[in-house]
Amino acid sequence: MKKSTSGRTTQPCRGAAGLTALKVTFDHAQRQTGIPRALRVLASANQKTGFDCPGCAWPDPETRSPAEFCENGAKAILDEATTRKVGRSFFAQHSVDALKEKSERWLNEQGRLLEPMILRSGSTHYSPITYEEAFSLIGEKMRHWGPAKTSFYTSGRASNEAAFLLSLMAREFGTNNLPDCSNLCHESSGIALKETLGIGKGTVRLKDFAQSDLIFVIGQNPGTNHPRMLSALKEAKKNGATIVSVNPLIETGLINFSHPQDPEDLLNDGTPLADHFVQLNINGDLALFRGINKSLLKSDGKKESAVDHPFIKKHVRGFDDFLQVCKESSWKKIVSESGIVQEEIERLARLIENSDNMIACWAMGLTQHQNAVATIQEVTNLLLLTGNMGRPGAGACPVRGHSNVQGDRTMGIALTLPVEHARRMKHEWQVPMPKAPGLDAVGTIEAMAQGKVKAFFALGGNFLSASPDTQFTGQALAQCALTVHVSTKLNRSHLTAGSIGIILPCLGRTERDITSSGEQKVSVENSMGVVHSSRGKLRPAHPQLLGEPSIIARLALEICPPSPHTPPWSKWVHDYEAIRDGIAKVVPGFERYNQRLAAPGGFELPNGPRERNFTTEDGYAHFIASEISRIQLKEGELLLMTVRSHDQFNTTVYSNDDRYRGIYGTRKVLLLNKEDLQKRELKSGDLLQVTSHFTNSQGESETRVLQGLRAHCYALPPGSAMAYFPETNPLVFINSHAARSRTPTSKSIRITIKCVQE
Ligand SMILES: Nc1nc2c(c(=O)[nH]1)N[C@H]1C(S)=C(S)[C@@H](COP(=O)(O)OP(=O)(O)OC[C@H]3O[C@@H](n4cnc5c(=O)[nH]c(N)nc54)[C@H](O)[C@@H]3O)O[C@H]1N2
Ligand SMILES: Nc1nc2c(c(=O)[nH]1)N[C@H]1C(S)=C(S)[C@@H](COP(=O)(O)OP(=O)(O)OC[C@H]3O[C@@H](n4cnc5c(=O)[nH]c(N)nc54)[C@H](O)[C@@H]3O)O[C@H]1N2
Ligand SMILES: [Mo]
Repeated sequence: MKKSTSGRTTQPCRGAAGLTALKVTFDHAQRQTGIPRALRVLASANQKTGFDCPGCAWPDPETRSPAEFCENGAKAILDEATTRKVGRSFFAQHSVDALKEKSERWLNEQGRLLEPMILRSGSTHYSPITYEEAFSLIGEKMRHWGPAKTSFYTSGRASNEAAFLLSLMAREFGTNNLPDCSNLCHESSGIALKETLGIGKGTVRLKDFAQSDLIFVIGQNPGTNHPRMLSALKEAKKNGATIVSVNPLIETGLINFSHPQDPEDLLNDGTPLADHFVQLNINGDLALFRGINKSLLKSDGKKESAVDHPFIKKHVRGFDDFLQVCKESSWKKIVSESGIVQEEIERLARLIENSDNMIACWAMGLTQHQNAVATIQEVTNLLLLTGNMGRPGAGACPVRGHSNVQGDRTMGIALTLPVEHARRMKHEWQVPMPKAPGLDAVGTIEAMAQGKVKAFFALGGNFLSASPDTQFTGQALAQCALTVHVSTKLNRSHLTAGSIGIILPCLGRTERDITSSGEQKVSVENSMGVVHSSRGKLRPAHPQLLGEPSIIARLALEICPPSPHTPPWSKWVHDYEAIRDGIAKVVPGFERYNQRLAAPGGFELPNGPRERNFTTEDGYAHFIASEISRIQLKEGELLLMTVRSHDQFNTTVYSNDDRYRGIYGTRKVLLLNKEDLQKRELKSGDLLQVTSHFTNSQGESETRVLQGLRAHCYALPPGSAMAYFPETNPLVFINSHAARSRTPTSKSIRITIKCVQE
């Protein structure tokens, strides 16, 4: 074990989960809730009559284990179920300026928010306000600034009911300004897939994993971010599947997995997972997958060929153009941009030729680059070329982040509503659908900075810390007249308020939501399009806390002018079943919502491409091929990706350890490979100044600077660097985002580094 000036490091782990996962869960339980409460709450996590884990969006198996959660799900649950509380005395004691000095981790650790608080212009401290007063003040300010100057952000934990109400309220108020965390996350996947397949979602079902014989895990770290996916990979492996990890890092979770509830695994040192680790350059995926496709096309017509002409002929358009683009893509470029030699790329193509059913999974390693949409389309091209679409054991699997981020989109948290959804909404309640295009997350920040958005409302999340260019975003938020956050826990966004800042605390997933109509449930959609109910079990952190749907319905009563056709907001404040009746009328696929939700495990939404029914305008899937591109580095620059540690959920940091990568007690590290350190005469532990470089919309160079990271030697491809989000968000320039999806390029940051003398 090596000790640097701050924190300590070991070799990365060679296996995920196991008994250590149980111990870590136990430690968290002791710290957050005590063991009896932890057992009570964890027992109903992901059960058919219980609540949906507020962690990731990975689906639940048909047959549930009595402990249907993972180490990191347990952290998310216990973090919410904590018995620590942040009441009015806390805010009286700590000024906002004093709180700004604290770390994100410290803020979260203080506990659950209990009552609405307000920070008035000129005040140094938040003070209590009632929900009634808060709604009336928010209503007054929003009406004053009007819909065009108001923006409503959603983080992906919001239930279908809350999201539906927010979308309807925004539209009735008169705006499409509905940015969401998806703008920062899988937006690139949604755009890429909508064009190629006709639906912005994946096509794979959980059971497909057991039937697949080749699984690519691309730009995703499931051991940390979707640990229950390791069980699906393990099952696939047991059935003989080959697993390929495409990632600049060798992530521990894909080396070996020991299921903590499987005695056989524990005795046998687990199950090895990935058979191949393709350690490509950061942002080299478009080149890599172009190379694979080129190689597959080279065998076209031969016996071993995997090119599925009957499928292509019947279902896909654009083959000739695609063939041409592949021909024109030179191996030289493919190899130099991907960082993978031709023989290895050809080997991957042969693996595909030898497989019957292939699944491609991906996450942020693909979505957060300038060429993200083109890259995801190249992966889809591969699936279409080989007919790995719309049949068992095969397909596209973008693995979603937040537990209900996909459901929120389905419910209408989008800048434009699908035509039929909009038509029904208008028909049902005479909503005068706003014409002006909505602002996304980056657009909202820019509009705030220009004084064009004055009122900001966030349904969950931590907009300041999750967004790019932290300092710029902070200044933008501070220019608002009103910022409102519906939150369960304290975070940095609360500390950078507009002239008036309001915190509206709410119930979490783990808690019972009892209104004047009795106990309510909510519903969510997982990453594979299964919609199911979620009912909390714990007594609320405070008796007066409101559920998110009630909060939105009450706000709607303030900002939406009453009319004979107005939606039944007053009823919806306390009756969520009635909200679902509204959803059933308006959202395609949700007919008889309440009845179908009653089925144990819920129901599956329609998904055309699953049945080879491509829901594009012309009814065909499309090959869409772009020129190979990769972010270009100047002399001396490195390419930085910002990722999650094993002990955080987005901006919520549980501890400063990253067990799998062998980093303990610090998050302020910059991981570099040995040669890159040597070239710069640096060694692990050196204190660095990191400068990021961008070109702005006028073509001028811009930089951002971050102090305080320490160098750490790690096995990365040459020319790359890795650091943790959100600490590094100040380095992501606001105008650096993916073409078309506008997702910030959090995994493609050009940096230079300099050693700082201590
Ligand atoms: N415990 C826990 N669970 C979570 C979250 C969490 O913070 N904590 N967050 C949730 C959310 S919102 C999301 S979106 C998901 C995120 O899940 P992931 O996408 O797994 O999250 P990241 O940590 O961003 O990891 C991205 C992976 O991509 C790799 N990568 C980076 N750049 C490239 C590249 O150019 N090419 C390739 N091929 N790989 C690359 C990195 O090495 C890393 O392994 O997880 C969800 N689940
Ligand atoms: N540099 C960099 N930046 C990134 C990323 C990256 O990989 N690199 N990833 C991006 C991604 S994928 C995402 S999804 C975004 C995440 O962006 P967000 O979703 O905005 O951020 P979170 O950290 O998940 O939000 C945490 C806060 O949500 C609140 N919260 C938790 N549970 C609930 C609940 O049930 N209800 C309500 N109302 N509030 C709740 C708590 O107050 C908590 O502090 O960050 C993005 N930012
Ligand atoms: Mo995400």
